[in-house]
Amino acid sequence: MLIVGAGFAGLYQLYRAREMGLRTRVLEAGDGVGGTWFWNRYPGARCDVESLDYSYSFSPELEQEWSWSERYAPQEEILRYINHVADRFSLRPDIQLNTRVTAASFEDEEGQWEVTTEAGERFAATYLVMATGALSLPQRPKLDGLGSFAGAVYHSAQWPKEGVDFTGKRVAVIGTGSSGVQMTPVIAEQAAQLTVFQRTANFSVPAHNVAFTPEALRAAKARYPERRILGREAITGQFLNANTKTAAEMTDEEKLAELEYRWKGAGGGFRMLRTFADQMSNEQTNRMVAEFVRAKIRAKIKDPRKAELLCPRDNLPFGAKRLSVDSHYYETFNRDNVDIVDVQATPIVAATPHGLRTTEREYDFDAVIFATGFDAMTGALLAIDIRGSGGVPLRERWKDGPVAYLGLGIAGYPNMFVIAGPGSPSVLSNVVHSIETHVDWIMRLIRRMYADGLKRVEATREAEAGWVQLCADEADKTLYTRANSWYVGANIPGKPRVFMAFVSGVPTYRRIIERVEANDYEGFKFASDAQSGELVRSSTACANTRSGNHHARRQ
Ligand code: N01
Repeated sequence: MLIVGAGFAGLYQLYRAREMGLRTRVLEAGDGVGGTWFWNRYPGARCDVESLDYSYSFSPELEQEWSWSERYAPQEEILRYINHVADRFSLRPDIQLNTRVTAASFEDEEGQWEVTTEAGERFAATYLVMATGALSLPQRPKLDGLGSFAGAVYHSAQWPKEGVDFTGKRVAVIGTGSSGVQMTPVIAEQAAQLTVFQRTANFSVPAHNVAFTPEALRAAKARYPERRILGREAITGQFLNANTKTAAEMTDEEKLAELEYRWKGAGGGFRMLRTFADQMSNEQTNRMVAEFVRAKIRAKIKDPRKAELLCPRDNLPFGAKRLSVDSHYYETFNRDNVDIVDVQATPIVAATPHGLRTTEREYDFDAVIFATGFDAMTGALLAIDIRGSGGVPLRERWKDGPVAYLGLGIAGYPNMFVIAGPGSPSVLSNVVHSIETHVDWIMRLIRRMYADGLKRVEATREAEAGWVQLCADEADKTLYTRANSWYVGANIPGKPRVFMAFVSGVPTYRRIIERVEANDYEGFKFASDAQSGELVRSSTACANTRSGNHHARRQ
């Protein structure tokens, strides 16, 4: 098995594949493990899912021996954790760093994947697992004149390892997604002047981050099994104490009390997304939540001009763009050395030798930071020239948007799996939980293939099309599709507008993939030799044989 990427997904896949006895290698572009947490080292970077949840659950010993310092661990601590995992489970000998995969093609004659790296190395593998991450291909808008800018230029996701000292500097931050929101308060404390260039005001909710006391951590660890069960059964794969009532089922006093309870933290920012059961499907309910949050934002910012700019417009449903979770973001704009520029009203036209020029004026800067996000969900996969059976390029198959069965297998791409790919809960979930779910499921499938003497598996076109349609139908029932977010590819010029995640939640998704498994992997077809692709078992055959012999039956 060849695994691309050594983040949370790649490491766990390696652990499980090796446990089964597969000869396995991980290829990783970076010079260290950690994926997202290796690259995103900008000031203030930390997880916005609670670290007790955003961590592996496969090893109770690991859960007990690792101690998180804060509710939301900072980037360097998460990176330390991932490195600890790599050492504790002796994963490093099978990880090849500094190795960027550029191409992967399924060779029909050999019935195996051939993978090529930037340095020209070639690898052959029976199974190919893409653990490339949903948010790993940084996007930086083209800016005329950037080459002439005399200052320093950074991207949040390509941050220098040695860090950057902004003391006394004039700094521009372009972008107000989670990365911009996290770095702004920290840079503001160092910089002489910080100017935030905002194109769209997004909703951010307070993290209420706290350091763990030894007692609190001990108590939390003592309840770890229970915590994991609650997480598995929660829509996002982390327990957010969701309100099961719709707004219509509550009185005005109850609604306000629920909103206040969630805003005050009660365990973390994302709980605000679960204030009412219908807030992502009922416009009126959503507007009520949005109004409540806007009032809270206004109350934090003294300057009415800044407050209005920072308040999301009412055409953006609350939570339809990925919510940010912050520590003193809005309050930072009360500082004299921090200002905000509305890029919608006065777009940035070009960089100059001294800074940036908008349609209104010129600004002088010592540093410009792009916090402009990623080509999400599909970017890292399509950056690799992946070709399936018959040489079909994935770039071609996905030209109208990603298609994948269950978000993990693609018709025409035998023995290839995507971890937390498009069409799975992935970015709408506690992704570590989603990663573990996918890897465990894939390993059960591979074990089953060994047991049945099967060498080749791939999703059927029909199952794939059905799944893509289901994902689109489910998304259309929600307000998610209303926003110009990276969920729909709107941040990348020319990217097809498709809602790319499975929206109906982690427990529903898990039950579906478990049912597929119980039904002899309906929607997948198998072959007993990897070359020919001759069908020996399909969902139809399974349906016929389910009650008795579930072994392969030639058709
Ligand atoms: O990127 P984003 P991010 N001119 O795409 C703006 C995860 N994450 O790196 O909204 C001017 O959200 C763009 O404007 P608009 C999390 O899932 C997690 O911040 O497109 N502005 C937007 O404001 C998150 O959602 C953590 O109009 C331009 C910003 O840049 C995801 O990663 C921390 C522009 C990009 O925001 C991505 O977050 C950080 C242009 N040409 C990230 N192009 C955790 O805490 C783009 N923008 C775990």
